[in-house]
Amino acid sequence: MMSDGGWTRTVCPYCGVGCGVLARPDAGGHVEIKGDPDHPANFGRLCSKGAALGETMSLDDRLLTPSIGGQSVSWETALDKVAMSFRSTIERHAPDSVALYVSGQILSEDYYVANKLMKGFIGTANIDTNSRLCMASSVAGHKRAFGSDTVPGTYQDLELADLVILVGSNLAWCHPVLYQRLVAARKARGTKVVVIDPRATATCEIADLHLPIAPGADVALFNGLLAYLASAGAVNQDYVERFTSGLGAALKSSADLSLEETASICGLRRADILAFYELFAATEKSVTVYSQGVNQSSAGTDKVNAIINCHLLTGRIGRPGMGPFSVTGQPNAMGGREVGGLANMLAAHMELGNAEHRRIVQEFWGAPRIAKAAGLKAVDLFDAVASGRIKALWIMATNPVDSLPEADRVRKAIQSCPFVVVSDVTRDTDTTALADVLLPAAAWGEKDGTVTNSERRISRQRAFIERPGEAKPDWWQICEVAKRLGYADAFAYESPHEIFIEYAALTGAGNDGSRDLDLSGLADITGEGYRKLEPIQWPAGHDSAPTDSRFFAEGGFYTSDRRARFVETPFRAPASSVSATYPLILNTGRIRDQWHTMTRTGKSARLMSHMSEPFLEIHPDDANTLGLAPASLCEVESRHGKALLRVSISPDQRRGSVFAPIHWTDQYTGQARIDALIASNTDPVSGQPESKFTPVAVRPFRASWYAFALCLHSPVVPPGASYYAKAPAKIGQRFELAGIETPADWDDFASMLLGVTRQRAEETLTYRDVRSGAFRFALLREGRLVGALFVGTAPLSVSRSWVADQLGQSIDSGDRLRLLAGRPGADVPDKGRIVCACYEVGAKEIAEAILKHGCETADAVGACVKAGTNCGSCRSEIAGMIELSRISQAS
Ligand SMILES: Nc1nc2c(c(=O)[nH]1)N[C@H]1C(S)=C(S)[C@@H](COP(=O)(O)OP(=O)(O)OC[C@H]3O[C@@H](n4cnc5c(=O)[nH]c(N)nc54)[C@H](O)[C@@H]3O)O[C@H]1N2
Ligand SMILES: Nc1nc2c(c(=O)[nH]1)N[C@H]1C(S)=C(S)[C@@H](COP(=O)(O)OP(=O)(O)OC[C@H]3O[C@@H](n4cnc5c(=O)[nH]c(N)nc54)[C@H](O)[C@@H]3O)O[C@H]1N2
Ligand code: SF4
Ligand SMILES: [Mo]
Repeated sequence: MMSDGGWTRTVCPYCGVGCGVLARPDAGGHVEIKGDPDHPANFGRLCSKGAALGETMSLDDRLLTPSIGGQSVSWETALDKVAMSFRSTIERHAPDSVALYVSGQILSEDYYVANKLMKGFIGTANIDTNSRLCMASSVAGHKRAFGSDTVPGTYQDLELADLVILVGSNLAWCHPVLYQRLVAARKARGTKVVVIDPRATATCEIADLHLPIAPGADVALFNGLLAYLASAGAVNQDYVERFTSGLGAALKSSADLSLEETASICGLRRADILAFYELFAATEKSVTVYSQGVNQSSAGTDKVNAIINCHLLTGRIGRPGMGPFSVTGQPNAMGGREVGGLANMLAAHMELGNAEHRRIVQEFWGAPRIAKAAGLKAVDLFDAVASGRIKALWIMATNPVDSLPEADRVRKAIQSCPFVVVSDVTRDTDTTALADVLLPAAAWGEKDGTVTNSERRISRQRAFIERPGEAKPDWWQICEVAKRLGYADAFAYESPHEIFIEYAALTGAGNDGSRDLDLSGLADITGEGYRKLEPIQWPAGHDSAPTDSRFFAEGGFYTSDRRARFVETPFRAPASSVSATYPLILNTGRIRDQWHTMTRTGKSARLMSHMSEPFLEIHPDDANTLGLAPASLCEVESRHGKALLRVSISPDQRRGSVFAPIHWTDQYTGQARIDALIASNTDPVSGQPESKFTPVAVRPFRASWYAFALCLHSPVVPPGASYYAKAPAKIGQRFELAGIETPADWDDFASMLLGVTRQRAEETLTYRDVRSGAFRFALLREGRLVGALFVGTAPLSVSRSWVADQLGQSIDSGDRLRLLAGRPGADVPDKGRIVCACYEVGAKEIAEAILKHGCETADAVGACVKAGTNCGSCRSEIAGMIELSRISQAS
């Protein structure tokens, strides 16, 4: 079934789990979404973000026409301009003066042609990708150990394992469907779960053991494990002797630290460390899943190898229920690696540094030249933009003004670049604002191609709606520029299918089993075959048996002698350290319902209702010391920048560490681009930035007023508000505001904010308490609420979800007082903050299910109020609430 009953089979554009999605547009322009029961990643499940895809497809913020300098132009004119500027820059300053910065969110076909143009035809390796910020350390670690960037295992391994160790992975929020698969397996077979993360995250709901490790200390912990396994007789001698080399040196260096020293570096109790080591030693079927707590570190590659060392030592790799498992972030992080999107790779898992590989690729492409040395990695690439070495830059499907470290410097660098092209689907982002030429890209649902998920499974993204305006797919944009640069023959593709079969053929060229990535079995699929392509895991060569879905159980590594390498990983502390001026460690990451810079998830009121403001999570003791009150505001400052965030006090934080989400941009708030604070220290091998460890100072922000506002239209933030955060309501917008200087006249402030026109059909309601500083204002048009403002001198406790639901409703006279009070009456339940985004169940409703109806499990709460019964993403939060009520009842 490709398109059955109007349903199209496609794949989710968010995380690397790569869930199959069924999509069906209706006549009214809405798109129905459900999980694909036949897709082997999710078997019908979707998380809150996937399930809300239909709510993010409106066109109101879409980039729909090409433009130059803000003026709409034809595609011809825009493409001519891009080609001319690139050509003249290359002619004057050599190929290395131009660069492409792409993304794990474009499709393999887009990625393939981008890489072919740069490395084979323009002749520079200055093409890097946001995967540098995401997967580079895993890639480098795989290559050091295996000789290739191979993920050995499959998702099923998480279900077959007896022990799953999650290192620096908040699986419950970041790979929710894979997490649900693990939850189900654990229920069925009692899988033990260990979570290694400085914070107690939602994932800890299923942890038998949580090790709140000191940030950056993972190498010490895993070196200690290697030494322990060796001394406890857990070595798989046969595997080590037949398939590996380098154990002696690795063991010697891992024994550098005593258990006491390891415990002290890790900030953990000896007994907890030993419990973990014993569990690992005793459990043959162990899978170690790792993600950004590992990769995004100045010792990221060493962390990866320290983990892999333990799996090689025990021979637990490539067999059912065993292996190291790097889960990928973006939907096509894997595809990008496969086609060679990183500045230090070639194509089809071939190496830039390998002359034979360069020959194979150049000959296959019929390319006039081939890049000979690695290009600039993301952080260096933007340094080269800043210093003027790179003079023409094309950014595609990523938002570096928000996501790169030292983001203010990156913004300045892009501003100073003589020629900047941005291809995006969204009109207003912090990066599109800096483009000389803007190219409107086809979005999810409008484009065709393939992506590869974390378990090497290739799935088709299929179009199911017409492309709006003049939006065009990314591959087409690249090919049109390539043609204008004189490479018409090599880029004469008519469709993604033609690109795909060329790429599949390249994976087989000169391969003979010498490279892991082999898709040659797909090199002659027809257009129809491509249209119908079922999700398929590689290797998929002509000769690959279907059982080849795991790697390395019997060795066969891709090093010169086919042996895996143990890598020495002496412990190094993070690149920067705390000081009297910057005494806290800033950790950054994701929240459940937002995707990166929010260009898509930020459009859904449902997804925004879970956490609707940028925040800083901090331990109660640290909050106390700093004088931070709950829900107040704080200023966070590093050597590089500042942010203004809402204070969220939580014992889940480690003392001395604070956590802020990465999602908020200048499009949604005043000052919360968190990467403005992050130092651009990178891992020496992978070049990946240390996004999880920046020393900061935190201070209370002494606001003299706080406000909450609702407005049907996008309001103008009046001068005087030092802080604001915007979020969509079901209709209209909601705003949090705060300031130091109290506006002279709140009525004027409200009028400006809410756009009061003083027409006859308009009515205003006002309440003012001079003593307490409270001010309440509502604007009605023809009896319906079109705007409201609540002001106080302390953080406000109005019922936001209830008030937001009143927007656009007619408010009869009896309800006006309640409205100004910002609370429903006793007869109307107040949901509180939304916890379950699918069924919009609030914290207060869940609390009632627990306290009044005696629900003792997440299942019971689900049966009572439906929360958590659809995608399950909020189940860990519900379990946390149950746990909290137990503790408070006991004390
Ligand atoms: N909801 C949602 N899901 C997403 C995304 C999203 O934007 N939103 N993005 C996708 C992408 S691109 C990616 S890369 C993945 C990322 O997925 P994850 O890596 O799971 O997510 P993060 O929140 O970045 O970080 C994971 C954890 O690392 C911990 N950590 C920090 N420092 C250390 C350390 O030194 N050691 C250890 N062991 N842990 C540490 C953090 O406390 C955090 O809980 O998520 C994907 N899924
Ligand atoms: N401090 C800190 N910084 C981080 C991280 C962290 O944990 N901490 N994580 C890092 C990681 S792992 C990642 S992956 C990055 C993510 O950071 P980014 O890649 O910068 O974030 P996105 O919001 O995903 O940007 C994607 C852009 O592409 C656009 N887009 C969507 N679909 C298409 C398409 O089909 N074609 C085109 N041309 N455009 C499209 C979107 O509108 C959006 O503007 O952030 C990194 N930065
Ligand atoms: S887990 Fe959620 S975000 Fe990830 S692919 Fe599946 S539905 Fe999409
Ligand atoms: Mo990522």
